[in-house]
Amino acid sequence: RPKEPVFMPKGDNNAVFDVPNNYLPENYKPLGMQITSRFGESATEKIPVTPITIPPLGEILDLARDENFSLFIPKHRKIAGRLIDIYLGMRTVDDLLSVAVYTRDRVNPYLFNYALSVALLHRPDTQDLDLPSFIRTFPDKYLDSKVFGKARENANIVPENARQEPIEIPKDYTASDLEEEHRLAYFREDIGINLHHWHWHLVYPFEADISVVRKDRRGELFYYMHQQIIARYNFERLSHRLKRVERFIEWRAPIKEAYFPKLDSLVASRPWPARVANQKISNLKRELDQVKLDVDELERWRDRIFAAISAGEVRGADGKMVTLSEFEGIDVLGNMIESSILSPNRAFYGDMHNMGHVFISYIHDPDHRHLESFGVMGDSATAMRDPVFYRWHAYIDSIFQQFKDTLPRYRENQLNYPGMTVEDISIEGGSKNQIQTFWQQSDVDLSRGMDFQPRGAVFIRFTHLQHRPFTYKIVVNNTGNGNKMGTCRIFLAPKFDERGNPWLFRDQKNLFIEMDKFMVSLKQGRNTITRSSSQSSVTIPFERTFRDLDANRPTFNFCGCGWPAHMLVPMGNAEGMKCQLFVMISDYQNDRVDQSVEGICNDAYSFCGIKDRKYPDARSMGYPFDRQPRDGVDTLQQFLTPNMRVQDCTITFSNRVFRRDQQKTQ
Ligand code: CUO
Repeated sequence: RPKEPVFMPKGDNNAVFDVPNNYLPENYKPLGMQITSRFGESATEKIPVTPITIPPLGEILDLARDENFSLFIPKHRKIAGRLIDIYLGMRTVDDLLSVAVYTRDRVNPYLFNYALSVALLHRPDTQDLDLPSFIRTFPDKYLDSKVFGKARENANIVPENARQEPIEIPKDYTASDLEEEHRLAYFREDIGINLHHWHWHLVYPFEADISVVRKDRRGELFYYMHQQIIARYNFERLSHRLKRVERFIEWRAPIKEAYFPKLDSLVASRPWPARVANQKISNLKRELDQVKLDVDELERWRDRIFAAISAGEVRGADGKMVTLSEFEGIDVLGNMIESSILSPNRAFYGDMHNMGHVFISYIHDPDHRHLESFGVMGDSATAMRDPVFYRWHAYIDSIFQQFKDTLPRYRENQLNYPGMTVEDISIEGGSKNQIQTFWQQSDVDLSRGMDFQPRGAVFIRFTHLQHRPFTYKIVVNNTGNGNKMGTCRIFLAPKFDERGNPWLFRDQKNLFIEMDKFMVSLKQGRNTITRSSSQSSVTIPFERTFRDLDANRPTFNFCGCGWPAHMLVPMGNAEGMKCQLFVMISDYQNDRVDQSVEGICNDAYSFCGIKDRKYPDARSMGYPFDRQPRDGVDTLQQFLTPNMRVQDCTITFSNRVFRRDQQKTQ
């Protein structure tokens, strides 16, 4: 259980809440003041909590405090929705504080954290409140469980104020090289990637009050963000000479990939269940979770979804047919397949993607006879660790691609920017057109998530992929009259397929990973654009992923959404993996969304959008690679119009480990 209140006054780590006696849980009430003073030993400030009439919690308390919590389980979602509504419904911040303090010691801790985070993110009066990074509250969802035993041991031995040596997490701890899939563990188990995924689903909940769920193009972003995860995963796989991930399409067949997470839930005091090789999903009948669903039903939903795509229309809840249009169709499908409450007809098209997570996460105990909880696929904070996540999402993506394949091809005039020629592009900052990758070790303080004394810092040291910073240099000739605005779109893809052959455009388009996207002003004549890799519209800096409460930086939860900067570039390989850098300058007149995007945390919008704003690019997400090419185009070269350019480059990996403070990194 986290020892600190999650809800903290800004910048103050030495405050405790002065909890009214009748707020204490029943078993602590007899102790009264003794409890408050115990936790307030080192506090310099007591924050008063006004007693208010607490709304009835009802079924929210059905989820015990020591159970695991999953948003994918319909019953859990429902009670999370209730709790979010209670938090959103509080009139003032003081009332919210009171009800948060009251519920914190009563409701399930994961549920409490999730619901309060969503509420703080969406209440207009809580936009400047700090939330600790999720890894600091629940480190057990991200780290080898051995860490906690060591931390406890250190806490007993090392004096409180002595700086402890960080506890090192080995780079390989979940499997050995006997398992081919283990080559991708550094990606799947990357802490920053898993934090991004948890944050994304926090920012885009699929069930809560409609005002919270309804966000501009959320269904399309569900498709695009996960499509990019699969593209990135495939890029990493090709770096290791592994074939692209196989879709999980035969639901009745054994799943050959095994996964042993080696995580222990500190809340549930249980290890997360593992999956041995070759297990099959089966009908679910788990009364406690109120999950009762047959694989047949999942298949019926699938068939209806495919029928809708081939008909080009979906049946709304009122029985009326709704066309899947060229631009908005993908948004409708995203909400329908995920599904969110914005689905046009949840009763008919079901809840396919979410329940797929549930089927897989209960594969080891589908009828609850062993009283086991769900596996990592059941939680957005942990799902990306498991190889089967990518198989499931590759399948989900193939449905979206099936729809995209039905759309009109982009004509040359929808791609070209007349008068604009990209004359040269390159990667600078080391050897020209070469990106270097290597291992880096970084430290993070986890003490907030530890519930034992003494309360010193608890640093862990983990190893992650990193790349040397680089810049793109882009030369654009504007032969038109006067200044023009453009959007610069930068993508990267492997140059060869698994057989070592050059790609056909129709396949390579799905492997392009977005690296950056930004607006440019182009004067008449020749322009040289330089842009640093650290400015990417896809990523957030390391400090934001692991943001530190002690630093006086304005942060809020939305800011935690963004691909981690250290994972911007795929690993490549020692020989230098051959890639293709693609740059396009599109006509800003067709891209623009008129709105102000001033403010904080608007820098990772490619995957996360901008808080309370429209998605800041009017084009279909993934443009220009989101559709099949026009007739006569077989290769990337044939696809190019003068405002695009391709440059061969390499990603060279060095199997050396550098500390974050060593010079090579910055
Ligand atoms: Cu992000 Cu399946 O949606 O995990």
